[in-house]
Amino acid sequence: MSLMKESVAVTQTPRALVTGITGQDGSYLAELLLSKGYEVHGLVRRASTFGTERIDHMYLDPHLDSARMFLHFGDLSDGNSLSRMVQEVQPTEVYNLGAQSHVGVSFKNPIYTVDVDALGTLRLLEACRQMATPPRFYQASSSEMFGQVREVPQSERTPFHPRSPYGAAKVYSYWQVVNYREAYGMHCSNGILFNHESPRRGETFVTRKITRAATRIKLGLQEKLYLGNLDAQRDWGFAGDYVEAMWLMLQQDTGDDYVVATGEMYSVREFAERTFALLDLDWERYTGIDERYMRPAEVEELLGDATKAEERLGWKPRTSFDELVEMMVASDMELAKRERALVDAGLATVEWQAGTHRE
Ligand code: NDP
Ligand code: GDR
Repeated sequence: MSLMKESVAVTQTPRALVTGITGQDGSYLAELLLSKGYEVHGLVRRASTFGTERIDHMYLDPHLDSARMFLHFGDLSDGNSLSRMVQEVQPTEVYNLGAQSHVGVSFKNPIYTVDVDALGTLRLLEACRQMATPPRFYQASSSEMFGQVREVPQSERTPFHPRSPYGAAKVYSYWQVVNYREAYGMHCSNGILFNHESPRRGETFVTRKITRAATRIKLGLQEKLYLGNLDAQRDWGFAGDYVEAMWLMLQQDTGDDYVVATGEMYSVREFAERTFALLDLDWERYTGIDERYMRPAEVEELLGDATKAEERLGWKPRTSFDELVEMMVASDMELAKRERALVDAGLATVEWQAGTHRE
């Protein structure tokens, strides 16, 4: 498959450039933009494996007239690749979703995380500023910027106190985005998104780790699930709802900063309880604590106030917490059934500890 599109003619079709298109949010956003008639260009980084599973269903051979999604090799750590891509694509909207997005991993790889999550944003902003007509810019900011809780719930006015290299890098990016808006008059927005999950969530984030393990346990593919801090509380929404807020921010007359959240908070323990209960399993019997999943500094509770997004963007979450858990369990049960069928047919072996060694 050829990833590169050699040159792109300037047309009236809205044209989006999405970093992080292979991730959870990138895949939902690409679907949304294609459904709205956009030409979608995605940044893909080179890895030893392909890693485009989440977007393969949207991909057409770029030689076909009907192709509207195009992929370009690049990396947020490589400013030249970003400038070249921005000049080639001439996007009208840029969505910067690319990041080393795992908070726990950011303690282990802090320099890399900051290079990609902080300087990567600056590199992309600079590439956009150099265009004759700079595109509208969306930055994937995060509730992790609030970190140590100063007030509950957290809104656009709550001061930041990040508690991880990841959170600190996102605060840096947040302020660069504000500064490009103020200094250069660019249409730049920060979406301060609280946790959002889906069947496409990476398997090392706690919700997916739980739904994946519980469904595997149900089918005899795994024995136990090891977790870290069960008391942490999060405001969990559905990623499919949240990408709509991203798009809405770039359709406003001016750039601004918005909290996107459900306004409901549950603990990791409650998420596990709900998940195992849906499968008629006692969660305590199958769950253990492993210190390695504890973080050097923890964000104990996050609860968002998305009033501004509701009033200005007309955005509201559509999926409830229970619906989210059910959706993820149903999807992972299908995955586990396929795994079980392969094992039963002698085509695969059971990895009893799958998932338990991950962050
Ligand atoms: P994922 O981890 O699922 O996706 C991250 C994406 O970034 C992947 O496409 C990944 O590529 C790409 N990426 C990683 N490193 C680089 C790099 N060096 N150069 C270019 N691209 C890179 O994250 P989500 O989809 O969940 O999140 C999207 C964004 O939103 C992230 O910036 C995240 O920090 C932020 N965010 C997420 C929230 C959430 O709850 N999901 C909440 C608030 C903010 P590859 O596939 O090759 O790994
Ligand atoms: P978070 O998500 O750090 O909030 O960042 P994650 O799902 O990793 O952790 C949520 C909470 O669960 C606790 N926890 C565990 N976490 C993981 N990953 N694995 C475990 O075994 C485990 N046990 C308990 C964590 O300590 C934490 O308190 C996510 C990412 O998507 C970021 O990119 C995004 O910015 C924020 O959400 C908002």
